[in-house]
Amino acid sequence: MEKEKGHRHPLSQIMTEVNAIFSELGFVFAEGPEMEEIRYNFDLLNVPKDHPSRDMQDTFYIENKPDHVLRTHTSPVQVRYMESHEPPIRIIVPGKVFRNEATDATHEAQFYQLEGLMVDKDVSLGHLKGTLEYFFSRFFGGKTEVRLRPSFFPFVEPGVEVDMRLTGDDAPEKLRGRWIEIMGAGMVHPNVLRAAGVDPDVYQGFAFGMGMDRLAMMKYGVDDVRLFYTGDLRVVNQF
Ligand code: 2NL
Repeated sequence: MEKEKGHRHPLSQIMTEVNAIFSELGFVFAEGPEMEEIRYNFDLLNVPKDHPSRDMQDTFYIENKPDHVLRTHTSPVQVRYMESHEPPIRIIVPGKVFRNEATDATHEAQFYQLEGLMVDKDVSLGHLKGTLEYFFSRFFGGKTEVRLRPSFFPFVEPGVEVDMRLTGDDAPEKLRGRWIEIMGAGMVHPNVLRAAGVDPDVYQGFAFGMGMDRLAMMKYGVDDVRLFYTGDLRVVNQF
C-alpha cells in the first residue's frame, strides 16, 4: 500500500493562498514578533492611554517584561515596516494574535489575523475597494461586490466597516447573494503615518484587518473556530 501523504494545516493553506492573490496586486508578505512592545501595539497606533482594549481583561501582559504584550493585532508589523521602508509600500500581514477573552464557537484567545497596508501618493478609499473586490473574487471565486459603511478605529480616519456580497455561481451556497460584514478598514490616521516617519502631507495609506480564521470558516463551511486548533486529525484531514 502506498504510504499516506501528510499535508499542511488548513489555516496554513489559506495563508499561502491569500499571499499569492495579494502578490498579483504587488503586495509583499511581512511579519514580526508575536510578543510586542506596548509602544508598537498601542501608542504608535494612536490608541488612547485609557482605551478599553488595553485592559488586562482584553490584553495579555507579560510578567517580568512590563513594556510588552502579546500582540492584539498585526498592525505593529506595519508600523515597523513603515519605519524601515520608504513609500511606495504594499504589504500583506497574516499572523497570530492574542486576546484575553472567553472562548466559544466564534472566539479564540489565540487566532490568526490578516492585515494589509498600502502607502503611496494619492491613495484613496477607492483603491481599498478595488483591492478588496479583486481579493474576494479570487478567494471565493466569481463576482464579488464590496460596500463601505462609516465606522471608527483609533488608527484610521475615516474608518469603515467592509461588507461583501458574493454573486458568482461558484460562491459557497450559504454566502451567495447576502451582504456579510467581513472586516474593518480605513485611511491610515495622519498621527500613525507621522509616528512611523511617513509625511502625511505627501503620502496617504489605506489599511484593513480581518480574522483569517473567519475567512477559512466561510470558505470551508466550518461553524466552530475551535476545530482548527484541536489537533484532531479527523478534522484537519478533510482539507
Ligand atoms: C478589525 C479592524 C483594522 C487596521 C485594522 C491598521 C494598521 C495600521 C494603520 C492603520 Cl499600521 N490601520 N489596521 C485598520 C482598520 C481596521 O482592523 O476589525 N480587524 C479584525
